[in-house]
Amino acid sequence: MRFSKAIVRKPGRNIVKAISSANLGLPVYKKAVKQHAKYVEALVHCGLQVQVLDPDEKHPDAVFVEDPALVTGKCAIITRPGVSSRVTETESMSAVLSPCFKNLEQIAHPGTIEGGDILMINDHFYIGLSERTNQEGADQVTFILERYGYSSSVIELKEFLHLKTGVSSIGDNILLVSGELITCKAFEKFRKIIVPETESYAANCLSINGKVIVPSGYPSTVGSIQSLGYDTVELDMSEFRKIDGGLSCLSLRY
Ligand code: CIR
Repeated sequence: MRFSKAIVRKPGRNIVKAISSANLGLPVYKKAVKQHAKYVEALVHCGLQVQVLDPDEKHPDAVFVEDPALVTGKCAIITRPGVSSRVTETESMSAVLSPCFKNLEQIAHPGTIEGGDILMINDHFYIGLSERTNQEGADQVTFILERYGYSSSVIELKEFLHLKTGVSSIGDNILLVSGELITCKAFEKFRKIIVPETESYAANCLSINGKVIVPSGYPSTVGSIQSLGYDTVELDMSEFRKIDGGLSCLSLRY
């Protein structure tokens, strides 16, 4: 799918309070702001018109706009995050998306689901069941997507925070996969770039209109992508990595 727009949110000063399991120290606000500005530049370079939202000082993880919504070519779905501190991020996201999407859907209790657990490949959606996304959330999303002519399937996760922590699609039937997803049956039909354990953070990359945005510092993964003929754009993501966020988490693309 060709993308023309993206939504991002600037990091707030509260980013130091974001959820983290990375053990890499606290993110540095000013550095995060600079890295985020470069991220926006990269999206523009890929041909996107970018809507930049103001920081949300009430929600330390709100920079990760991918989680409170799923956007598709036919509808947007306001999700229901699976961690209490993020649940009300959906309120402002709903207000942002309602002028952009005629069809705006909503996940309801007891379903929980976060956008990071949903990987779109053409008209099919892979949904990760994780600590944040439960079966009920996946069922509700499946039901909604079917109404718009999309199909979906679920993948049980044991280790990754989100499905897209460990898999990205770069087009042409090619996936980057790492860790527990390397042997995932659902991905057997794809050509795979195996991301080595030492570079697992690079499994979350962003393929936009023929270019692939990758985190800097992962030479083996970048080399594999380039050897298949893709143009890559490398971005320093150090401050977002400290709070478990990758490239896809920072934007909604449609
Ligand atoms: C969280 O734990 O919710 C954030 N610190 C990281 C969210 C990353 N989002 C994503 O992978 N889509």
